[in-house]
Amino acid sequence: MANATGVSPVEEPPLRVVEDGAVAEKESPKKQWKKFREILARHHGEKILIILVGYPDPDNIASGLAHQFLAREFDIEATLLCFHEVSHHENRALVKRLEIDLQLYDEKFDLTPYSAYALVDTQNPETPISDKLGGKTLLSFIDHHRRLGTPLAEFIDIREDVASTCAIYAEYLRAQYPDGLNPGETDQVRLATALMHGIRSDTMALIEASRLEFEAAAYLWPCVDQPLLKTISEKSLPPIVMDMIQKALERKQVFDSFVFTDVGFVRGEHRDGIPQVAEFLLQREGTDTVLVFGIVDGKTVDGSLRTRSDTVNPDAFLKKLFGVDEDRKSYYGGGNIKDKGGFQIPLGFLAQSPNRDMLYEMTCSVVQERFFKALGIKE
Ligand SMILES: [Mn+2]
Repeated sequence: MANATGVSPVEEPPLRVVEDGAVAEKESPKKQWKKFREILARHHGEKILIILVGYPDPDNIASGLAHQFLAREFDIEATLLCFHEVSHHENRALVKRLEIDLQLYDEKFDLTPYSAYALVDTQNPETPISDKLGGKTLLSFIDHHRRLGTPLAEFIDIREDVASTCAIYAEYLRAQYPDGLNPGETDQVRLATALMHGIRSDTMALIEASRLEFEAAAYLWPCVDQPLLKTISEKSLPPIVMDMIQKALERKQVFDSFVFTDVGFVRGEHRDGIPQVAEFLLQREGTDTVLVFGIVDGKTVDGSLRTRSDTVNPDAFLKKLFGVDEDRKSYYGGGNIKDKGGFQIPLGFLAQSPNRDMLYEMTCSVVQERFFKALGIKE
């Protein structure tokens, strides 16, 4: 197909018709970028926010970086805004080594200069500052997770068949810079390296990649700083996570291929350690499903489920396990259909109890009782 803009080297994949009739997925890559470009052009010279709703991770950080880079073409100044400290060691290395300017939101942050905001790598249009964003345009919503609804954004690109948001952004880059990024430009090397890391991180180093990730990788590769990629990909466990693993191992209960355990009381900043513990325990031979929880800041029970079982669907399992929070009208837990899930249960009024031992015991017995029931284990 001839391209009026004359910029796209992107090959046309076969068009896919999606069941819910969403327009975005039927569009060809060239059209997607063309549309996005028109939207960005409308915001020429403005200041925008790129909001990372969840915990900053390689896919959302690098996607935000790509958004910032593309926006610069239109004299748009974009600020990457997040709401949680970057807590994972690897992610801290990514931010530090690539000198990524990630703004952590606090009350003093002035939102007035910003006319619009973009959401990347999320299916949740709600942000912790939703009440303060009134009057600002939701410029774009770009993501690869399961579609939960259609947000009201000027530009929407949700692709469930893609394994990372970075690959979608790399596609825009391919359309905008058909000759590739420039290995002589530091910021382009950083961008390519960050995107490659984001792609690898969301796809188990490409094992779970879709076609788009491989196309993105081929495009980015000449500009990737490989020693740097190696450094930021290096896995290491912070001492606190090691300690959590030790606790989890001491307290573990094994039921056939299931491991059920907890890490006791955890500070909010170490919450990220819980899924890491679950991932570690999943390496145990003969284990295919792990559930780990902890009491975070004495206020909530936070847990993670990791599985490689053919029969366990984390989303269905956790929804069945903990049910619905009647106050919030939402499930306490959920996940994807394949390998991971999480839950968060507020302790509410009981959190005020000064007797931590009792609070801990009570929590363990309730969670355990639910878990046993779900597995059909008789105590
Ligand atoms: Mn992602």
